[in-house]
Amino acid sequence: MNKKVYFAGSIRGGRVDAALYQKIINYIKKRDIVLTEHIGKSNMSLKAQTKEIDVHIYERDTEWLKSCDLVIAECTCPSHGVGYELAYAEAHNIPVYIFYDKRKSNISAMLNGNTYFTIIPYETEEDIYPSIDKIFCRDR
Ligand code: 6IA
Repeated sequence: MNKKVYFAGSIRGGRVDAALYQKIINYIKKRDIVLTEHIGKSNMSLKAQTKEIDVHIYERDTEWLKSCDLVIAECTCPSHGVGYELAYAEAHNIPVYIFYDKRKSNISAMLNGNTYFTIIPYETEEDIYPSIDKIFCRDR
């Protein structure tokens, strides 16, 4: 059955990896459902929003988190929001898979040191897709 995936990636933390998020989302979407497709959009605004808009985003995202089957996060670019989402998913017993490019960044000890999380360091983008297949037990 199709799984519901919450894909987490940096927004206000910085958009340097937005194109990669989009590729990962497209790959997951070939067979499963991504609740957070907007994370990969290149036109996503980084500007501060009104408090009301942010409350709406928080409430919608935490509802999606509670309803998903698993979280996949790309954590090369550090983000407060993604860190929060990962802890939120753990508190709700949702499986969490964290990707990061080990050539470009050092993952936080608060993620790497938490044995609840599955941490997947990679060196090239091509390494990411077989790991995703493994998570979903997909045949290539
Ligand atoms: O601290 P960050 O902004 O980098 O946090 C990124 C994470 O928080 C993502 O994984 C999202 O799930 C969530 N998030 C943060 N901002 C938004 C957002 N803003 N929309 C949806 N999810 C968000 C849209 C602003 C819009 C009015 C243009």
